[in-house]
Amino acid sequence: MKAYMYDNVPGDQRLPHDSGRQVTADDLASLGVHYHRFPETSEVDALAVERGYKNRDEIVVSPEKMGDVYEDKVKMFFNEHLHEDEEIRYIRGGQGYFDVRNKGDEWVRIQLEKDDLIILPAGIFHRFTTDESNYVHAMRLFKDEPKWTPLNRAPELDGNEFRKGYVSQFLN
Ligand code: KMT
Ligand code: NI
Repeated sequence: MKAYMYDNVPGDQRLPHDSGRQVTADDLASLGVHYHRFPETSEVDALAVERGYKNRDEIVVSPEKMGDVYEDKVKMFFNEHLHEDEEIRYIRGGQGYFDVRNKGDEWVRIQLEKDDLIILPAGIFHRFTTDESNYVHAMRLFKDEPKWTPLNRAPELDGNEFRKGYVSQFLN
């Protein structure tokens, strides 16, 4: 895991966009974003039990797996959104970037690779992209009834109870 401020330079979302300003795991924790390096799957199993996650699936995001829809999927994942439940992703192979908004509403880019696990809290604005390798294999953990619907950023979301919960816990 490596995290840094996104440079906001126009261009392909899959480029590193590294401004050179580092962000630490503690900075991420202050936004409610938790990172773990889990070389053993048993560590993921333990976290799942602890947080009440009963189900999981695996997804490969690549042109080989997805064919023609790959480019559309990658653009879709990159739309800024939130969820009304937390999002846990465990990288099994390849690399990818999760971007999250910080307290100043700037993008923080989190580079994840094999064995990295990330927990994004409900209500945080974020987006995802593959990198230039165009390959990521991820495990998605979910509870019985995950509220995963992406809610794209819009002014109306200021009144969303999950957004309000996130703001009051982490942004004040
Ligand atoms: C998400 O929520 O954006 C995704 O599931 C992206 C693929 S998993 C790394
Ligand atoms: Ni999401």
